[in-house]
Amino acid sequence: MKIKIALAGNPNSGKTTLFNALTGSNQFVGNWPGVTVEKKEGRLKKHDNVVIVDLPGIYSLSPYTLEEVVARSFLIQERPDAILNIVDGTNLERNLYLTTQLTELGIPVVVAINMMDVVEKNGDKIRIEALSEALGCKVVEISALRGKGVMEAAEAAVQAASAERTVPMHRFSGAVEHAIAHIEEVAVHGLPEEQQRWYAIKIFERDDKVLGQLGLSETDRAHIAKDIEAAEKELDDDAESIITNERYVYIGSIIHQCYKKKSSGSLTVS
Ligand code: BGO
Repeated sequence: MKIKIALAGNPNSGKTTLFNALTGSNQFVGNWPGVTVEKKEGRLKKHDNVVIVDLPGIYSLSPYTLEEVVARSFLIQERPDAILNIVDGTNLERNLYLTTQLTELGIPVVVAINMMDVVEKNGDKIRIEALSEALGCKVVEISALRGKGVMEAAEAAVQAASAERTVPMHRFSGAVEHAIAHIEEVAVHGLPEEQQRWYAIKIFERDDKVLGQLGLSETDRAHIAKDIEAAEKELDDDAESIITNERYVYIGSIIHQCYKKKSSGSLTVS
């Protein structure tokens, strides 16, 4: 049976370097359907049954750029067996924004912290176990440039593909979770359980593409609109900003627990 692993990460995180290290010359280049964004796939070295799909470099799973649309359509429609999320270890805070969204998809995720050669040279420390616990998925350290830990990272993703799905650890504030629970009940209970949370969060954000895809009735839309407005009123902000801000607060707390900068001498935000 073929195992499909999606390689996802921010631009400049080292994704191309990792993809080349994992697949060597076994690459096929084409275009994503209907767009001129390059699509690269390759067979994982020494694993004939594993295909790595290189997603465009993205910062988020919002529907605002062509790259984001391509990447998230692939993730939610094709549903790869696992996601290998490459994260720039020298830029954890920015990179984890995408990670928090990937872990909500109901697809097994393995996080590969890249640029560890630079992190170590700087004398900074990342508490891998604590990070793994905070994110709810396996975390490994790599240096794509040096080829260090790369096969282990891919093999961890292959393992994750046949294991339990990643369950996101993050909970939004009470008002948001209340709305999400209602949305799940009204609008997404027909979807597979592991997909419900991601869809409900996107509906809360009033994501047009998801709303269009689900084809909800007017009555359901009206119900949902009331839930969203109640949370917006309570938190005095618009739904999309609430989600973004709460993600950054969560990431801030993860950085505080898991990242230690040499110069500061104490656990701190980078
Ligand atoms: C240049 N460690 C270090 N130190 N650098 C790495 C690592 C690593 O583990 N992994 C990747 N890089 P991409 P995206 C460059 O190209 O794979 C470097 O966008 C340069 N180029 O070598 O392209 C990698 O696909 C001139 O650096 O990332 C590359 O995700 C001077 O990170 C950059 C310095 O990697 C981005 C670097 C002409």
